[in-house]
Amino acid sequence: APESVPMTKPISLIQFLIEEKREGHINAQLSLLIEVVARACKRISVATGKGALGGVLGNAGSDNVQGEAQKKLDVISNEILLEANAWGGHLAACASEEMEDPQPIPDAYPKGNYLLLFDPLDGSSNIDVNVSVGTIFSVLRCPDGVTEPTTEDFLQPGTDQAAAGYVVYGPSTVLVLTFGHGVHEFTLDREHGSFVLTRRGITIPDETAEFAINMSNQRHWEAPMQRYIGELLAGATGPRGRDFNMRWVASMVADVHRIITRGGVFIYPLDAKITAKGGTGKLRLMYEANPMAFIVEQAGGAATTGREPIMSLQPTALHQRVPVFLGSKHEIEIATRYHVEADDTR
Ligand code: P6P
Repeated sequence: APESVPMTKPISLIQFLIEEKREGHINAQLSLLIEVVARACKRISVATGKGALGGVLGNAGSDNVQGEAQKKLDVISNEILLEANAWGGHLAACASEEMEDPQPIPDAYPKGNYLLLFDPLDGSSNIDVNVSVGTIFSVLRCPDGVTEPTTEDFLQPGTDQAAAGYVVYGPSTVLVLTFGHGVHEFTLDREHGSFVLTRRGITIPDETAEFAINMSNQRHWEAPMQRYIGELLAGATGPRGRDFNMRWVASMVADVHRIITRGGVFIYPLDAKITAKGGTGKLRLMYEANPMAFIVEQAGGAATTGREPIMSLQPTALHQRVPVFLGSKHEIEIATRYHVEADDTR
């Protein structure tokens, strides 16, 4: 008879948070904040899951602070997270891609010790074509003695994050979370409505044969970027001596989750289209790059701007954008080295 597999009782997110508190990794406030965010993401999962039947597809008819057309679900997801924080958490002032300035903690509630930043529905251009989208969040500590956090209080480097996570709304709804003590994955059990621990202590392989980039921008890339991707495309006939495969979902959460699951690199570099408009990158530092960098580094990967670690950047604006190179450590080191060498020869 086959070895009897020890039946391990499934661990819920709540039980996991109790364990983390017992280990001294988090306190009660942070635990409650994560519960509140996870509960909000369950509601977002239901809303996105309705698709056309929920009357939530298409554009909201408004633009966000970045001047980008908002999808109805962008607005709905943002409202769900704000409401959850005010109602369930009142622990954090919030900053969102969808809002110009942070939303203060409602006066009637106790002042929390955390600042919550989020992209409520990243990749939302994929909603109308039924491709996975996600929520990304980052948690910072409120500076001591600050009861009315201002935008400046949010401008902390990624190394100061207390927690980071994302929820990918795909065939299954999956929460990936780190408090700086490893990366853990929870899958939503829709029957019981709870997130169940499905992977503990996730690690990303140092090597990979898979890269994710939007190749249509190739002619606009800097020379080191042309060199790096050119070598991957040359495959076994080129200096890398092996073939590479390419993926591009155009939904950062989906691309990063693939990397968290099986390795790979995700790159959204600076390009001449962006710099011609005075831009500094495509993806937002505070609620896309930093949380994903925290998760990837905690899983043993690397995350740079192509020139320096993302999490070392001192933010200067809430919605600032940066180039993003993240994933399997060895590949990120090569791509980053090419950029640094090119800068040194300038
Ligand atoms: P492009 C989605 O709009 C997003 O912010 C990320 O989720 C995604 O990786 C990227 O932009 C896609 O950009 O230029 O390929 O549409």
